[in-house]
Amino acid sequence: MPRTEQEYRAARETYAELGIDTDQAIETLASIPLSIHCWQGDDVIGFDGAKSLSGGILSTGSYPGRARNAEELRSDAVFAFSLIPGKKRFNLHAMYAETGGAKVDRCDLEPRYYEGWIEWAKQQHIGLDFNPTFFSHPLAESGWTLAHPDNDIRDFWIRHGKASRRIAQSIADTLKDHVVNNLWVPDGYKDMPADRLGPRLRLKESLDAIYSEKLPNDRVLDSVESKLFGIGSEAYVAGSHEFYLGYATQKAIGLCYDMGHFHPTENIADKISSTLLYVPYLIIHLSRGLRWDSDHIVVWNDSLTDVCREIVRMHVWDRVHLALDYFDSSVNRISAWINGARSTQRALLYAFLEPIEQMRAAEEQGDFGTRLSYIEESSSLPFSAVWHHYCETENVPYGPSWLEDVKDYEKKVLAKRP
Ligand code: RNT
Ligand code: ZN
Repeated sequence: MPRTEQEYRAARETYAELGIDTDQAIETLASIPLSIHCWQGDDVIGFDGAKSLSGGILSTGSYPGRARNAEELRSDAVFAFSLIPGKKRFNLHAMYAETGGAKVDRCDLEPRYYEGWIEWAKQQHIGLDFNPTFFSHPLAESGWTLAHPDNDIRDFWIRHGKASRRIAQSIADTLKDHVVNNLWVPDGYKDMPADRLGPRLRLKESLDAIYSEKLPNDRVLDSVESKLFGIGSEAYVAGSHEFYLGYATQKAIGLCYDMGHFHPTENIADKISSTLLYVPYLIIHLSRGLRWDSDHIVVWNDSLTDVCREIVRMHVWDRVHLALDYFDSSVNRISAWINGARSTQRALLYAFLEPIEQMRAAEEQGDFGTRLSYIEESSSLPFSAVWHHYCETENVPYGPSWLEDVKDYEKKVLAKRP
């Protein structure tokens, strides 16, 4: 019997003594999709001629090998998929349209420009998600889009928002699957506004126009993403948390929590139980703010563990859609995808292996010392043996040996990109 199998059997017994079924945990984990963001692969540049990123977000670094077109981005993603366990989806932004060289403005985008992605998704047996792109465009240079004071500019972006929903619908119908269509706009002020209400009224009106179009079925999962501040919008963001919490509740659409979009001491995990009482579903943008919303690569830290614990404890993985959202151009971009995805899978597995029944029982009896002891003791249970077994059942390397594959791909493929 291979060593990992022996270790797994021993670990399974150890967990079973606490009433935890590791086989069941692995089976459930393998069915929870993780949406992998296309934009880590090309530094959020897209295919519509943008020279740099705008909207108060920034990908820093100059590591060689950035994907320059759809073919490269797709083959890099497929390679990354081969080293990530679990069920995968791919998250597109509108600016990744393939127009065959034609200049098509954001307000005129149509489903046909995403056929290459749809065909690829079919081959890969994965679902797709979508995002309208309200940045890196001449009409977004002022930092304002859906809340812009100019009617024509606002109208342009409303048309883009509507076009994106139709594209998401078409993808969903072709793939016969849901598509999360997440909306984020950068709109905000660098310094203290005189009027905080006006932009919010305009944003609300624009959103109403975008969502007024009734879609033919429930496959498109619309969601809105708030932010506390961005680069150049430090004083005020029109789409704040309260703004979108109210909006999503009123419209019964989804709310997106980006882990980098709150005060550094705020815990996203604590918000899940509250908001799921009022909105139909949540999107979590898995990110890591370092001192600010810096979009660092997700690692397995306390905030990731806490979010995964909440989802697992509440049994809400069908109502909480997990999506990576970070961008780092200073490292091998494929390693960035793999690290964030594998860490999320680790944190989820860890959450499934908690002695939660014992903790709940202790809590009910007011025995909080016992509750804390279970959290602490579970940190040294044989987790890694279960992780190894999970990776083996998913046919991906369980240890850092995936790095050799990534180095090899870097030499053979990435290094050849000038
Ligand atoms: C920006 C938001 C948004 C973007 C992506 C590219 O602060 O987090 O989700 O990161 O749409
Ligand atoms: Zn985000």
